[in-house]
Formats: sequence, C-alpha cells, structure tokens
Amino acid sequence: MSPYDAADTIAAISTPIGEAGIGIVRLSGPAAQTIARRIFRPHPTWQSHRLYLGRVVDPQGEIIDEVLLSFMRAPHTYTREDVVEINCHSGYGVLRRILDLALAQGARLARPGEFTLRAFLSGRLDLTQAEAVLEVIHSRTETNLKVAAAHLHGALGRRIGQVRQDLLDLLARVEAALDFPEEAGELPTAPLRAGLEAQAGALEALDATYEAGRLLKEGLLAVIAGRPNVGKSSLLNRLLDLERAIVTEIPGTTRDLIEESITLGGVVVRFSDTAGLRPAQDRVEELGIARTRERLQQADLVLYLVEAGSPLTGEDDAALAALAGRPGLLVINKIDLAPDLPDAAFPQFEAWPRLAISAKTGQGLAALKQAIVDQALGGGLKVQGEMITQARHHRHLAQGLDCLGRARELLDGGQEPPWELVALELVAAIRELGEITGEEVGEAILDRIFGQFCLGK
Ligand SMILES: Nc1nc2c(ncn2[C@@H]2O[C@H](COP(=O)(O)OP(=O)(O)OP(=O)(O)O)[C@@H](O)[C@H]2O)c(=O)[nH]1
Ligand SMILES: [Mg+2]
Repeated sequence: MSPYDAADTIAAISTPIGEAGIGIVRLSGPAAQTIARRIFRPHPTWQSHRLYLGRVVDPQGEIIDEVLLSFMRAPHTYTREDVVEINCHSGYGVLRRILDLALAQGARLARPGEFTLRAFLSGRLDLTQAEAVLEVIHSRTETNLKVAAAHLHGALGRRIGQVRQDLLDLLARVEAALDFPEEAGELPTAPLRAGLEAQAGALEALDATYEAGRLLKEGLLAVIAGRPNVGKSSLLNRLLDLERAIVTEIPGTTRDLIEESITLGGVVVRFSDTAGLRPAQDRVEELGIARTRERLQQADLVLYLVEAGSPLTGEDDAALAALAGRPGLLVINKIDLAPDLPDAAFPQFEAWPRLAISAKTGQGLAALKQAIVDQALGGGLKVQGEMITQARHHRHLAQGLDCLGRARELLDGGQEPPWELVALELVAAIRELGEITGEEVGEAILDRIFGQFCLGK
C-alpha cells in the first residue's frame, strides 16, 4: 500500500494538547461521515458546511462530551475529501476518548501533516502553498505572517509556475525544430536567447530576495561580545527590558551563553550574551569563552562592545581581526561615564558603524535597534508576496539558474548550436522549478516536508 493511500479515512487531534476552551478532532476521507454518525447523537440529515450541536457517545451509549460538529462535503474542503470536525472541550481525556472512538470505528491515525499532504495531492494546494501552511503556523511577526499568507495564497507558486510555463514554451520550440526540421525551419537563435535571458532574469530577481526572506523566516542571531565588564549583560537586559542576565562589577560574571529573542522591525532577533573575552582564569571560564567564539562564528550580526573612556586593548584587536569582513556594529557603552572612545583607538574598525550608548540610562538604545535592523537587512526589509524564504526553494532556483546559464552558453557557442544539449538544459531547469511547486517531486522529499508538520495539520 502506498503511504499516500487516499482510501483511508484519517483522524487526529488538531489542536494543541492542553486544557483549553475548545479542542478539535478532525476526520478526513471517504468514511468521515459514516464514522462520525456512529459516535454522534442525534442523527439529523447532514448538510454540507453546517454546524450541528449534539453529543459524542460511546457504543454503550455513555455520553463523552457535548460538542459542535461540522460536516463539510468534498470537494470544497481543506483536503478535497469529506471532512468532519468535532469541536469538544479541550482536555486531553476528552480529546483522546473521541479520537479513540473514531479510530475504533475505522479511521486511521493521521501522520504529521497528512491533512495538508492530502490537500497537496488532491491539487488544492501546490507545494509552495503547503509549505506556507507551516510558515503561517510558525509566524512570529506581522511581517513574517504577511509573506507567509501571500505564499499560502499562491503568489510564489504562480510566479514560479509562470516562468516554468514560459520555459516549457521555449522547449517546445526547440523540440519542434529537432523533430521536424523541414516544417519548423531554421531555429532563430536571437529570440530564444532573449527568452532565456528574460526567464533567467525573473528567477534571479526572485532568488535575490532569499537573504531577507531567510532572516524573516528564521530570525537573526545577534551576538553581543567584548571584554569582561564592558556591559554586555546590561545591554541584553536593557534590550529585553528584563533582568535576564546577572550583572555585577566583577569581570567574568557571565560564563555561559544567555539567549533571548525580541522583535525588531518585523524580524525576530535572537540576542546572545556571551562570556567576556580575555585569557581565561579557570576551566569554567575557558569553556565559556570557547562557546563565545563558536557563537560568534554563527552570528548574522556581531555587536562588539567596548567601554567609553578606555582605549581598546590587544584583546579587542585580536577579537576584531578575527571578525573582519563580517557584519557588525561597534558599540561604545557607558557614555554616561565618559564621552566616547579616543578616536585614535580604533583605526581598524572603519567598516563597522559605530554607536554610542549607555546600557545604564538607555541613551542611544533606539538608534542601536534601528542600526541592527538596517545592518542586518541592508536598509530595511522589503517585503513582497513572492519572496524566497525556504532553503529548499533557494537551492532549486540556484540549480535552475545554472541550467539556464549553460543553455545560454551553448547558444553563444558557435554557428549552429547543439540543440539537443540546449533542450536537455531546459528540461533540467524546468524540473528544478517543478520541484519547488511540486509538479515534479519525489516521495522522499514529500516525507521530509510533511514530516515537519504537527500532528493534525
Ligand atoms: N555607568 C554605567 N555602568 C554600566 C553600564 N553598563 C554596564 N555598567 C556596569 O558595568 C558593570 C559590568 O556590567 P555587565 O553587564 O555585568 O558587564 P559584562 O560585559 O556582561 O561583563 P562579564 O559578564 O563579566 O563579561 C556593572 O557594574 C554594570 O552596572 C553603563 O552604560 N553605564
Ligand atoms: Mg555578562
């Protein structure tokens, strides 16, 4: 039996497990109505897309819960199959009993993401939309949700589908010339070349949104580093508006990574407060500093803290040399004590914007937050409906672009281009785009994508 056998009727608890006002058990498949009728009283004639008040009862007639049941007849449902949703009280005992009754009456427990998988397999959603379901669920900011919602609406799938269709048209012309050289006549290279360029341009423009899209989806890791006692933990606390990390006047207070997230400019920023950089004085500190260095390697943005009034040391120089070429901000803290650093002290930091703050008084914090957003997103986040947020999409776009690049090289090569090879590159590019939208995608990939979903979605 294929794992995607739609003859099964599947059931799952679709709401989080916990005590709450309402929980939902969902059924989808050909027997959804039959199964629901066996466990629900009374028995009206069910009309599609109506809600029914009644009780779930077990085979002995014992009442399990008073519920609202909705029945939605195929094909106008999430899965395009018959769907029943039972809204009951949300306690694990109740939800579990109702699910067990449905299973006992012939439903099979749904795998994670199987409802959405069915929506995809039935053609109701393309793969970008199915992936967007997860994006919507995981959205933590308004901006993130905006893009995810546009993807769920099909904006990205349509854009990629359009390019794919145009490439299919180009391919048809090449193949006609290959198959029927007499009728098709000589293939004009120039318009083909122009067509390829236009499609490659469209894909490049899409792929260029990935950097911002990835940050939007995954958030940004900003690592606060610097020598001991410069005020790293104070800055973290100030940013969070919470006494999260221990602050003392003793250098070497923070030994481990302390991480918390906030939203800045529509992006979730994860701040990592770290152990101060200096020659370690004991084993614990040594391990802490090793973690600092490791986290610095992963940072999307470094906030390097120094103290106003005191010049940079060899420790700072070494740390900053190791971070050369990385995105970062030089943050001069404690300006309530001294005006700034002596300018001569940091000729090597020109690449990084320099900001003066006081973690103690809050001075300069708004500008710092703005600088973090600007620096990370290159002047702010340009949000659009067709934005690449998934590594998977980025990978297939890049591979598709490689194929189109090779096809263009073949066209430029000599007198008569090797048309068979051009066609092969086109086919490969079309396949890459089909992997994104799901027209050409293997079971293993589907398993991986839908395996990330929660049960009941
Ligand atoms: N006046 C003043 N004092 C500050 C400021 N920021 C931090 N301090 C003080 O500096 C000392 C060290 O602050 P921390 O935040 O613990 O410094 P840290 O960089 O986390 O230090 P380690 O964890 O040891 O690496 C504390 O006494 C703070 O109160 C500031 O902006 N102005
Ligand atoms: Mg600290």
